[in-house]
Amino acid sequence: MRNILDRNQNRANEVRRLLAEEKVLMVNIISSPGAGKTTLLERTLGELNTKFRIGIIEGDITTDRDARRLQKFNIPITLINTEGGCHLDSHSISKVLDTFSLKDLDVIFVENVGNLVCPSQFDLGENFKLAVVSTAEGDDKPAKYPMLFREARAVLLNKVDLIPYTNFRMLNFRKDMEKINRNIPVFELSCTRGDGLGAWFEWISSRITENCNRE
Ligand SMILES: Nc1nc2c(ncn2[C@@H]2O[C@H](COP(=O)(O)OP(=O)(O)OP(=O)(O)O)[C@@H](O)[C@H]2O)c(=O)[nH]1
Ligand SMILES: [Mg+2]
Repeated sequence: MRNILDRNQNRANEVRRLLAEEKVLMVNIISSPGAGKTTLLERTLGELNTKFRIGIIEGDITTDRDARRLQKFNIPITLINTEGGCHLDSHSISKVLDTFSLKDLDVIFVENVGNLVCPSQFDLGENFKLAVVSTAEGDDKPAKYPMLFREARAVLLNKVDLIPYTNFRMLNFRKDMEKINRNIPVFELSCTRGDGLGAWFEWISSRITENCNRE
């Protein structure tokens, strides 16, 4: 495992160097299956597609369904099928980077394979990880799966529209997040109903602009 992670880290460093040279921000989106990564991308592309030059890497075990959902935006999308693998690694990212014209992009969003554990162990060369978690999974997920929530630059708590139908307690979730990582923003969203999306769009737009303007 140590060897695998070391090799992954070396390749991730190469990817990060290349993206930095081209001033392309890479965001690694991680959640358990079904928390809403693709829906978040649909909403985010709907808003930011005209403001930034966006590319997508879709990580999926076997189908091209998520990639197809994003096709309507007419942006470069590369699909990686892991053929059973439960996470993306930096080698797979490095192999597909030349499918993009990096000088024509501001940001690449990577949708990782749905899994709350393994993807957080593998650096892809991204600028940062985003943790997406949904209210239907229970309010205890940060406490039970802390690694992702420690590593992430922001947490997107999705499906707040479902709270009345669950036993999700915002106070419990917030208290656990405070203990695990008090320094990152937590956005409360409903990607279907639209709650909270304005604040998310503003935050991610600032990160992209900041990276474009870096010396
Ligand atoms: N009620 C509700 N449903 C949502 C919300 N966001 C997404 N969904 C639904 O949740 C289901 C899963 O959403 P996806 O966006 O496909 O989730 P995902 O994380 O991309 O799933 P995988 O790629 O399979 O890991 C879909 O039926 C969405 O319509 C939300 O904010 N509220
Ligand atoms: Mg998806």
